[in-house]
Amino acid sequence: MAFFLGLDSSTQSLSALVVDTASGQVALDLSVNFGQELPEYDSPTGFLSSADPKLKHANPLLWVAAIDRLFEKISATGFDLAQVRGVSGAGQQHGTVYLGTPISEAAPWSGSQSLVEQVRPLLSRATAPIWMDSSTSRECREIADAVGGDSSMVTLTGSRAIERFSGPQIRKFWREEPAVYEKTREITLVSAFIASILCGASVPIDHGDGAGMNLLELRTGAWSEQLLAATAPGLGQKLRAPIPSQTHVGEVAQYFVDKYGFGAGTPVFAFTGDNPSSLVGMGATEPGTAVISLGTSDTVFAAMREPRTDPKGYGHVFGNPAGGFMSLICFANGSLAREAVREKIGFSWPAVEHALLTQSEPGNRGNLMLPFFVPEMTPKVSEPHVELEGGAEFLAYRDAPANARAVVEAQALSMQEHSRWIGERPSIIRVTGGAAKNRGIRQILADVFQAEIRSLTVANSSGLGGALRAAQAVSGVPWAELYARFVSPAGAESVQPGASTASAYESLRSRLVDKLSQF
Ligand code: XUL
Repeated sequence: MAFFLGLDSSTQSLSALVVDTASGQVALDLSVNFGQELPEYDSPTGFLSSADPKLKHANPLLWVAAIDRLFEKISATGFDLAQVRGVSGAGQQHGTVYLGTPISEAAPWSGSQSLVEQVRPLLSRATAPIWMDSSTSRECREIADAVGGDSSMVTLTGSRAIERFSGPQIRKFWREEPAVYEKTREITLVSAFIASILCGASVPIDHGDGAGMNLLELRTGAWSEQLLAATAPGLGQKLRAPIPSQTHVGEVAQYFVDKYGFGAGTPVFAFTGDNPSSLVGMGATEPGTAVISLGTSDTVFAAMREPRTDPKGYGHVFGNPAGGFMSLICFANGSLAREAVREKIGFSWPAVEHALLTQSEPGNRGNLMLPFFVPEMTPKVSEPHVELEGGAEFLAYRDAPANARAVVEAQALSMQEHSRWIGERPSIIRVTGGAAKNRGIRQILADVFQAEIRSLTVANSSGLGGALRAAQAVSGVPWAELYARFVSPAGAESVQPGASTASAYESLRSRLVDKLSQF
């Protein structure tokens, strides 16, 4: 047996996946839901409420509390963590944690106190802006202007200056709280923060997640001096040099050995962003297979032959943990928008699935929705904006099947439109995330993209990516071989595009593209 642990600190939960790479079995799959299991942090969906809808911050101590809670839950199952031969993991991307005392300078974690009590005094800032924050338009402008505009930003970093990315968030913090910024000695991402807690030492940011900061130079894989200077004074001293994703970064701290039974010296490998980790967990580290992840946010991503960039500036280029690069396009109106429509029509999810498969048809008889229930990043829509075009019943949300179809078709068409810059037409798309369970949604993706849609048996692709990265780093087994142990052809449920659906979207697509181009 060869057990490897992958952790995933996402927006709403922290999860652990242990895989046995010898048998291709998942040995343990557990998570801590922040809202339900740690209600004392007042974060029902993982972040703190705020009067300003653009401001989205989380309490980093919530993530720390979840670590103790997760390992307590694992111990309660009787699973012996001493069997784990390596650990890696992932975090929601872009969120930044601010420390007055770097974790490497803190006393070793003591078993007589909780992790929260020990980490609290190390933080210089009580909250961490997360990827849902869109309050930094001014800073984006300032940073882009300082380096010669949007296209220079894209060439340098693979992305425009983006509201949710870390550099603009750091600049805003420096502008609003210069004295606290000054006292901050280390700034890190959620992924590297969780890895640092696990090792009891400061773990650097990896290339996969680091590329989502508006600070990393794609060409060199180092922080850009120009961007550090454009972002905030002295920033270079607060960031450790970025590292390749497969770097061995330390061992599980003695605290976890004593308290939860890890073997002494269990190796830890760099953590990365949840999307780069999913690229591995979805078996898509080589170009040709795209991934659609349907979660709080929807993302479309794929490994890239060469680092192409999006001339419109919506798409991003991140590091591929297996080497090279990956493309990523992120949509804020993912499950939030699907859920909003489901509530409006008063359907259960099984009823939505039935409606998509049997009570509505590709192209939706011309009924169209612009589903921006929350501010959108792709395309940029600052004020939530839902628009309907179609029959009277549809306009009143009384044609439930058409309304259910409209949100999913708009999302799929927008994904397709906004991923054209990648220049590849995938013949296979792997889907993951909660909504991927819905066969109706998978069928719409197949019809819109005219591609085979495959779903996988392991739901937590980011956690699986973490476990497989640890396994690859320890064993040196090639990615494809390792991955093949987890997907039997029978386990990959496939949906083919409908026979006559290619033309069904022509008119809807051109109307939607027209509307999207107005933003
Ligand atoms: C990607 C992004 C989101 C978060 C969600 O750029 O912002 O997908 O990583 O966890």
